[in-house]
Amino acid sequence: MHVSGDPAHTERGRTLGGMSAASPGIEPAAINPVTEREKPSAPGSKRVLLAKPRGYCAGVDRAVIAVEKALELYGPPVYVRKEIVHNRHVVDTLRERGVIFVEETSEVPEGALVVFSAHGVSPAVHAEAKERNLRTIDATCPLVTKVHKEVNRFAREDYDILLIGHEGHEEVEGTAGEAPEHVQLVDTADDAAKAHVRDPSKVVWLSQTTLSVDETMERVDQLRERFPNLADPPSDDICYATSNRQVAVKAMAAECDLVLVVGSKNSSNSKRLVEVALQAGARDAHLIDYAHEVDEAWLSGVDTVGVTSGASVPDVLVMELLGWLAERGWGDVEEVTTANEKIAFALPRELRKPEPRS
Ligand code: 0O3
Ligand code: SF4
Repeated sequence: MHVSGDPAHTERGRTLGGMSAASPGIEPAAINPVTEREKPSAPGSKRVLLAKPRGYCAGVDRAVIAVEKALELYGPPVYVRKEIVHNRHVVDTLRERGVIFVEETSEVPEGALVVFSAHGVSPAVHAEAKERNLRTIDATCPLVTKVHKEVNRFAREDYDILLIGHEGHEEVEGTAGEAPEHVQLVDTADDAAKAHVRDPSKVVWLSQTTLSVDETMERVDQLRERFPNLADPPSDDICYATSNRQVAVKAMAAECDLVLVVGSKNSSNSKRLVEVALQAGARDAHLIDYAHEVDEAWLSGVDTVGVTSGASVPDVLVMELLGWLAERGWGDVEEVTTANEKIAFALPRELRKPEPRS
């Protein structure tokens, strides 16, 4: 894991229902299992349980800063292949500041600057960018790069690689693209039942970084029944941020009549938080980009509202939601902490020694 020597991270203040309206800064990260209740409030009265950790992970923070730095150093337009992270607010804000989001590098003018998103790209995308003389900044999260390296290693050793992940998601496209001839995508239970390997003693499972931990283990159990010698990834592919956010929402879900997850519809890790909340006992759960998307009917008969957010969500959006809830009587906010995260990643190397702007 690539961790910068001097992790820049912010500790949040505690001014609004236990949390400051701090700007979307670096979300610290590290696993330190604790369950802390800030000020247990009486169930049966209107209250909000606020999950911690939530929001920005170290990889998202790095990617967003990389685009901001590119804008600052080189000026607009800066091209970004795909959404830098899967969050509508982040993408819209960067677009307003001069970023042009494209689907493919073929849409970027020859010689221009393009940033690769946090979800990673395949070697074919790097090659195409080189062919077109594009200047590139690779904002792939180091924890996604780690999975790419695992694919390469197992492919070199001639393993069949069963990559558990969601079909069509950019991350699995990039990861599988490292060694397409060795990788099979396993998304559904049906895929696991149908996977075919050449030598059952030489098969490994790897995964997308933003999956449901429980669902992934079900898929692994299913695969292991078919392939008893199935090898595990050398280290967890589902990253610390994904699993920490799921642990945090699980810790409070059973107490919640409603869980509101701030995150975008195309954000895998945010969608998983809604599912995990429901599986862990929340009576209802919804994914919203903005506070104004809350349907007031969801609040009918509700005492306890759980609030959390995906790894690509700036905390300012959560603060707006807390403000919106406070205006409607849910002003009592208790933070439920299950881990304190303290990781930050160094910026992409292309930005560590930037060329002066011409
Ligand atoms: O992978 P996911 O759809 O959850 O992406 P987000 O919402 O942008 O979150 C950041 C995760 C990431 C960049 C890859 O792990
Ligand atoms: Fe990296 Fe995990 Fe964040 Fe994805 S969710 S960007 S793998 S830290």
